[in-house]
Amino acid sequence: MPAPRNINDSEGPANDSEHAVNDSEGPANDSERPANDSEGPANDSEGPVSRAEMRRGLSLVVPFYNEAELLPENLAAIYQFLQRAGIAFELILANDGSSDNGPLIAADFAVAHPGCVLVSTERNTGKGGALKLGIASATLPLIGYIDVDLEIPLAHLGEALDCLATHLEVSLCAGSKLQVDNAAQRASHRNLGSRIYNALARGILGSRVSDHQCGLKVFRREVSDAVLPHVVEDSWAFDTEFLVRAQMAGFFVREIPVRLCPSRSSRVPFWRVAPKMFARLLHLRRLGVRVSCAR
Ligand SMILES: Nc1nc2c(ncn2[C@@H]2O[C@H](COP(=O)(O)OP(=O)(O)OP(=O)(O)O)[C@@H](O)[C@H]2O)c(=O)[nH]1
Ligand SMILES: [Mg+2]
Repeated sequence: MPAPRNINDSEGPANDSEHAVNDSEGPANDSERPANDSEGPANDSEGPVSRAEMRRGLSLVVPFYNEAELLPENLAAIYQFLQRAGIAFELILANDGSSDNGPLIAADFAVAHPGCVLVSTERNTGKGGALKLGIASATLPLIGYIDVDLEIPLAHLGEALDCLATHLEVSLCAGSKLQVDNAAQRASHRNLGSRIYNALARGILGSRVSDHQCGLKVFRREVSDAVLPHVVEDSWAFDTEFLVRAQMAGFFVREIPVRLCPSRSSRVPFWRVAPKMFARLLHLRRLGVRVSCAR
């Protein structure tokens, strides 16, 4: 387990000079940064470091599994958002062993869009497996991920980036579906299940966040460098383990409220997944994954 770290370490990553993939060429947007890149937001008084870090860029991982239908439109939306965000970026499409046409669509998209790469697991591992591979492939100082169904609107990704730019003490910004009323957006059994699961995660793993399973997280590279090598979960519980291990390592986690905008009915077989998720909490506890109260 990594030792607790200085959460205010806002220096760039150790391997900054090794950023090879797109750094010299930069994605297409690099030369067409929007005006806000030089103007600076109201929070510029927080210091130039975070803004410099923002300029050095974001690796955004988008996991997908059998999503051929929504890939063309949603990848275009994500790419356009990144171009307009005024930061250097790379977009990492993490195929989780899809058996549909999705990998071909994603491969074509990557070829046609500078700064976009496709990585694939050999077989379907679960969302966590795809995220592990994607995060391990990331080369830029900020790393994030968002679900490809865009149930979490991209505006919240912008808010997470703002949060990290504004608050140097924050190492990881996580979306929370439970900090706003999303009752109308989700089936009641999923809302209730989510609340119970997160209460158990707090009780069993000592975590302090409201929502462990939101498909939006953005963090500084130092977090994944310290945490990812220890993460065992490949399934849906990856999110929980990653968040809890980040807290164990002393990183400051901040949540932002996320208003869901579902565009399709749920693909998650809730009654099959829920008991497994609770079992994973106990498994993680047995492995010693628990935030100590004594910090
Ligand atoms: N369902 C599923 N999604 C995966 C898997 N691996 C990666 N993903 C991706 O993980 C993200 C979240 O999946 P969703 O099916 O939207 O899960 P969710 O948001 O928790 O639940 P619903 O939106 O209600 O279905 C999407 O980008 C998926 O394509 C997998 O093995 N199964
Ligand atoms: Mg979803």
